[in-house]
Amino acid sequence: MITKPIFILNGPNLNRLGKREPEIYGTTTLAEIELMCREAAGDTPVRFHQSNAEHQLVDWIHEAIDEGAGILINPAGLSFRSIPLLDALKMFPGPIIEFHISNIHRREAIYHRSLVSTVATAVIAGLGPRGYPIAVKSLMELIDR
Ligand code: DHK
Repeated sequence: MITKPIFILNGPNLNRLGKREPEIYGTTTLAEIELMCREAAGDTPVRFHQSNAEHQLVDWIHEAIDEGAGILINPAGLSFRSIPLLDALKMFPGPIIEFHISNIHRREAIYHRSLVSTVATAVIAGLGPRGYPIAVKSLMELIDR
């Protein structure tokens, strides 16, 4: 039984899911993704957030450091350039799953080298929006280990 919350954090532009480049990200909205995540988490508390602001994501990671069991993060475009996000994640003592809806390694080269991957416990990329609940279940298994 996981009593501390899992933090599901989403970075810039993910608030536009549903309309944003549907050929890449599908048509599922972030609100629908949140519902799928909460269902997958069962009784485990979930803190589900999205922000276009790097500092807000850093603040949520600090909250997770103080009270979270695990982090599932789609850093979006911040994956590739954000030292502050990386530095915050380095402080987190629990498991971290980096998640991308698309397979970033099959896209333009700018998406191929994620800084977050250097600190993540695991990386899931390319499963589409329905990968989120799979990632939640995987995170819970990592926490139970
Ligand atoms: C989402 C983004 O916004 C992009 O910047 C990443 C990621 C890919 C995704 O597939 O969820 O490169």
